[in-house]
Amino acid sequence: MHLPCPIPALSFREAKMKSVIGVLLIAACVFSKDPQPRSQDVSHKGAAACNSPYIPIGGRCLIIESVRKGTWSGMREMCQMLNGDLVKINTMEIMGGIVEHIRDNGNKDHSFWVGASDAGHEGSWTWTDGTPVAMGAPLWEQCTSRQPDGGSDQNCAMMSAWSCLHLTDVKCDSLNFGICEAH
Ligand SMILES: [Ca+2]
Repeated sequence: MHLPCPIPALSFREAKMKSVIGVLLIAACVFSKDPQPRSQDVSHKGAAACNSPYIPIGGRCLIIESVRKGTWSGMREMCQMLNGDLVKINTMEIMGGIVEHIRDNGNKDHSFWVGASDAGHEGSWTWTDGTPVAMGAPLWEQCTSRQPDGGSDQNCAMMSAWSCLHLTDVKCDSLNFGICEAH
């Protein structure tokens, strides 16, 4: 139920003299009766404010390095020099954001180091902050092979070009691109 909108009572002469004011008042009244949604900056909802060269992806601040390759440790050192570390993929949002960004930038044929390793604790995969890595689908490749499958010979994880960017374990000294996440 709308309350009646008070229209200013104006004589013809007053209305003529104050037509501009009247129009403005009526316009204001119309908008007050049928308010438009306040504009909201939804385009950045949930997005992090990132310091260059990090960019917001999946609600975090990431660098998807697709020019330089390195070993797992080498790419980790690069991330640390940029006040970050290799990315931790612990939500669907961050995984989906990375996959979409890589696809949209034409880099889906690249493989990227992430911050998961079982070096020194075979079979117990952890992120660089020590928290456990979720195993199985959807993070790890589970279709054409069941990753990780490299045993003590393969102790570092990458988003693999040959498995649609699902994780696979590979030798830590192989050369790949990498994904950094800001601290
Ligand atoms: Ca291993």
